[in-house]
Amino acid sequence: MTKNRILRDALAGGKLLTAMAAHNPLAAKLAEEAGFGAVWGSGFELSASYAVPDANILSMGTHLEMMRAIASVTAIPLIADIDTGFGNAVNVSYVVPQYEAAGASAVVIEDKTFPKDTSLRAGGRQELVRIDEFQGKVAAAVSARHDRDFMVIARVEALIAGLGQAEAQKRGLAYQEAGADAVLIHSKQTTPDEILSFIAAWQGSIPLVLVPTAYPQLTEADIAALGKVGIVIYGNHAIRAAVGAMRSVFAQIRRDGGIREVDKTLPAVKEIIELQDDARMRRIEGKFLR
Ligand code: SPV
Ligand code: MG
Repeated sequence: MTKNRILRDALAGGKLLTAMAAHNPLAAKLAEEAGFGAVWGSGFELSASYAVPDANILSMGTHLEMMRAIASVTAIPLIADIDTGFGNAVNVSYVVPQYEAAGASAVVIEDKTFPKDTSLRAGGRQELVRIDEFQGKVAAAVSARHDRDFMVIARVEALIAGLGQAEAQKRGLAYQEAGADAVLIHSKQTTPDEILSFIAAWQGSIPLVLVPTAYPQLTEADIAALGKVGIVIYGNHAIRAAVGAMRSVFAQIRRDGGIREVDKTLPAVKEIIELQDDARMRRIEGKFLR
């Protein structure tokens, strides 16, 4: 079964699929190893890993090549975050096949203007494009995919932009009408109330996707019980884990004046070599190196 089909079946199966963010192939492999159902090819994480804002500062090529590298070392589906689609509907038509060819099984496109600003920052620039313009972008994405199982997820930023529930519902339904396979509804409220209101009012027939970063109280069991949500994305927990771990280890080395103490607390070099799939290279060596 293809990764695209695995993702589509998972969504059709009605069981909540969990996607963990990754900013590089190693993080994606760790997400797979931990049992997540999919990888989230997060723009926020990749931007952070380059130490630049998540505001279309990185080029599409940089993100695309990271998606290709992630897909090449993981067996679970990859959901690629293509921000606003890197331009208008014409750009989207050219972008989507490239992500599909790179091994992604879905793209998420958001209805903000290009260049976007990151959603969770207080006071960010959150301007949305017209509904019909974004319908054109969704339709362009749907029409550009080669495999019907490749999914186009439309992301509604109306709540992030402070435009209210009615606007968010209107946009979600309009994007469904344009052919989206799912609607990602994002919120930066620190309680789940806003998202729960949206879900309760949702009359669409396609599943919803949540990114509960700002309202972490909502567990997978809570989300599954709501019934209308197909995917939960953990949007930035790989980069935050990495930052926390590096800060703490680096500080300890400076404090201790060496690595003697910290060494015992770290994964052994052997573990990293295993994650590099060294075993595969040894097999190739054994077979072909003369
Ligand atoms: C990302 O991870 O890049 C996302 C989710 O788009 S968020 O940062 O919450 O907007
Ligand atoms: Mg993003």
